[in-house]
Amino acid sequence: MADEALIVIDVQNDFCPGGALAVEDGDAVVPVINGLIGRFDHVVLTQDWHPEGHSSFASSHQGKAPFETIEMPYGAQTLWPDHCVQGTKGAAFHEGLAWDKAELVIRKGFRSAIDSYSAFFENDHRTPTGLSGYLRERGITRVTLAGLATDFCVAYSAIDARRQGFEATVMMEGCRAIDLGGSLAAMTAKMNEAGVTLA
Ligand code: VGL
Ligand code: ZN
Repeated sequence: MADEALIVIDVQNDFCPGGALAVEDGDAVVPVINGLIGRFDHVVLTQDWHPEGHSSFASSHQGKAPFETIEMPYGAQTLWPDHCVQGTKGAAFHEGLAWDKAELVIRKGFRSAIDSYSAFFENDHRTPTGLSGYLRERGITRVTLAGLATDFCVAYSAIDARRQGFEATVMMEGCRAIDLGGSLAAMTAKMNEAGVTLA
């Protein structure tokens, strides 16, 4: 298992019930993920980490509402309620998450002009977070992913993991979806196409 890492995606208060962008039943992933953390030698977390006024917030665009889509220079972007603002309680990890053992926390979405769903690349699919290099340098070839949300940050991360040459498994029991306009089915199909194992 030395060549394997668990990547825990965005288990933060704002994605849990009561949060700004709550995923239904989002906190149900916590005990499942805690069990996984216990079984892996290497654990990496991601943390959605936006500055105030981030361009993915509907509130930053006049006349736009959350869950509408706009065109950005890098392509289509879904607009969200303000969430995971740097340093806020909403951006903190769920308090039940047993993350002491994590060796790395990758923060993403910290550039105002671009969103970042994937743990590997920002939404232009070109700007790297550095995670591939980190994993490769440490001899990790296989990643297992879980967290929030299945159809956004988990799926984008899993697909990019495959593109970067890692074996990738998504533990569906440790994920919950936003499911916006059929996004769960669409992203599940894309994960299958990319060679991601759904467990
Ligand atoms: C996420 C929407 C906006 C996620 C993050 O973690 O899936 N979704 N920011
Ligand atoms: Zn976000």
